[in-house]
Amino acid sequence: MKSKFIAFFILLGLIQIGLYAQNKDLNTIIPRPQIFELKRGDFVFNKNTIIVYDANYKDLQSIALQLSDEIKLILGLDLKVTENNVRLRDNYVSVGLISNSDALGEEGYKLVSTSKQIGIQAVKASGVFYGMQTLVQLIRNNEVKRQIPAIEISDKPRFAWRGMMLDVGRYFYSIEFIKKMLDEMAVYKLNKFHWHLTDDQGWRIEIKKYPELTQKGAWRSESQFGIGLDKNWINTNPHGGYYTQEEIKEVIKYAQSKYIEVIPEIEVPGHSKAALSVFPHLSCTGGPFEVPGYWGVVEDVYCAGNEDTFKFVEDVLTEVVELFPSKIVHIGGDECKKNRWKTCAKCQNRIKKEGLKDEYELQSYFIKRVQNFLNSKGKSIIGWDEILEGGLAPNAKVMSWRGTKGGIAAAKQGHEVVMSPNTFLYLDYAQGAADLEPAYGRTRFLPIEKVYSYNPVSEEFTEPEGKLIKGVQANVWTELLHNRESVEYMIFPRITAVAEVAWTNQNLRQWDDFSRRIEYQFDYYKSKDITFAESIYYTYVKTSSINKNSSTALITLSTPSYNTEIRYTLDGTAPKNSSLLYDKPFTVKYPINLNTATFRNGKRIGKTNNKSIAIFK
Ligand code: TNX
Repeated sequence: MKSKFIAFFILLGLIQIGLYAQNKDLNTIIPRPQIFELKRGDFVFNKNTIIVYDANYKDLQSIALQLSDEIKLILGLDLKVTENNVRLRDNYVSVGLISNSDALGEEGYKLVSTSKQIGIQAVKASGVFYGMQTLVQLIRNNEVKRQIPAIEISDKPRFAWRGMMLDVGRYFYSIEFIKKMLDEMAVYKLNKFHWHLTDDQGWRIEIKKYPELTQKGAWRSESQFGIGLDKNWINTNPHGGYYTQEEIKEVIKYAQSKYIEVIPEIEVPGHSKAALSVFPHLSCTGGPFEVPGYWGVVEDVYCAGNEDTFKFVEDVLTEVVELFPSKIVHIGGDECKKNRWKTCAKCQNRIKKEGLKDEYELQSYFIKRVQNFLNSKGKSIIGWDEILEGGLAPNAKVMSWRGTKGGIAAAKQGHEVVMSPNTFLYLDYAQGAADLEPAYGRTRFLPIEKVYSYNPVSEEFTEPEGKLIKGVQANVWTELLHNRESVEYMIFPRITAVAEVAWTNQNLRQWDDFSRRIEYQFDYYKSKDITFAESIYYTYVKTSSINKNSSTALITLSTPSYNTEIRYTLDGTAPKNSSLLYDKPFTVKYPINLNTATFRNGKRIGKTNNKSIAIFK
């Protein structure tokens, strides 16, 4: 009887431990894995843990070595990396391939940890790489260092195109910085780096046939500070820079080691003034031009009636396709003004000769011609959604940026689409009230919660149309981002929301859960010297039901942060722990001086609306 009693209590204890394990805050991974199951027990790393890789596949050695580098950084353990011809007992991490598995697909992986060993398996090396990234996040985020829980993860991406674009045309960024961004893309399982290499304000890629392009076209004498500002508001420091072909090869190789494809963008027919300033005879007016130091959509574009233009573009693309292994070249196609073409004899002549209806069809002619050339080189094109105007070249992919309409239209016409709507994925847009943000100037507003809310395949699509949506991409335009800190501030942490939109199935995504996991990134960013926004702690104020007769208004406060509360004052003083606690929308009689702040555990957290917000006097 007594022994039964003891057994009963032991059992009760075990159940308790089990429950405790279930409650531990362990799913901290971004993007959230599709299937994540916590088991009992922990794997404990020590100096004797070894990493073994399947030597039949060369790529796996590099992944095993990258894993050991990360473990060294995080845990301070220098683990031995070895081929799997050793006799394994326990205390090891193994990475290997398995034959085709529908469940895992091209990029999926399985990660299983027990108290004895950790195994990562996938159909392809890229999957093993993503499994490795998941493991690294588990190690990094776990509160008990050198220990990770027993788990079973089975994971694969929702979308094949998980991209980020960096505009180096407006501001030049070094290859060291590009590599740093590639590192972080890999952490979040992004796999397409779209390199916006040419624009009005700078030509950044060495073309051997035309050295003047970078000798002159990569430099400008000044830069505008803001947008919509007086054009006189100019920083008169010269700016510029470019990548040699050798440097570009180095970046491509580096990206390959992280399973990231580099897609070059060479803009035609618009956003080409840097090239035209070097070769003004390729414009409609003949110039002369300077590389502009101001932003916006410029009038001068490549002349579409001049054969020399096509010769030039083809020469440039010939070098580009040799340099970039990617099967796709981005040819821009956006924001091409038609005014010059309207009054250009050569362009009008082309319209007549080719039987085109108008300048929109002339743009389409331009795009199709460039596409045919690239097809002849074994490449396909992708372009901004304006390439839909005037008829779209048949096998072109569309990158939809002007909201979601372009992408929907393209899918309805049977084209493959990458969704990149400015309304959800433009990381140059602001994250909070102007007085809280660094003075980067973009006034359009894109808080991280909105990024996260994006569903690329919504009800607007039929099922076959939905299948044409290849994925999503965030764009980082740099007109107003003049140093690496400001670029980072815009990217981090919003890119984590982009990554989860791209990777995790819609039914598993919840803002509450994501906002909890996001805070694990902040210490990591500090450790990597990455500047990041803490806009998640902002409080947002909405005023509605304004009644001028009674001088009243309804105030709604919100914060996207997890497990926090909002306190506020109505006299303009800074909110304290003892100030009014917000629980639901409330009516005020103005004049008031509202001041709000976010609190956790009695402490004010992050930057908040330090400035009082006066609502009507
Ligand atoms: C529109 S997106 C542009 C860019 C600007 C961006 C600023 C696109 C294809 N064109 O040239 O930099 O807006 O947000």
